[in-house]
Amino acid sequence: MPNPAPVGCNAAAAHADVLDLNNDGQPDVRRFFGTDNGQEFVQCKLSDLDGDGRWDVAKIYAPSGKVTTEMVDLDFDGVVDQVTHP
Ligand SMILES: [Ca+2]
Ligand SMILES: [Ca+2]
Repeated sequence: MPNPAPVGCNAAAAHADVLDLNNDGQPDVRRFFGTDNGQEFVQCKLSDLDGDGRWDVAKIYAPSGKVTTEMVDLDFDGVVDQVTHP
């Protein structure tokens, strides 16, 4: 994953887990959890859309669940092409 992980998607998270949504044995979603008033919430999610092991979509969440930042690597070259703040 050559793109530096966005803030919140790193070891500072309370904990992390991985999901294999397409059941190919390779983790394709990595979730990082934070805590807010003692409640755990997903603070960041990295998705690997093309299965090359590098994340292509990063979403940063507020404790409310609202997406605050979305970073997308549109052409899968490992460089983020689009950053939005929905
Ligand atoms: Ca990828
Ligand atoms: Ca790119």
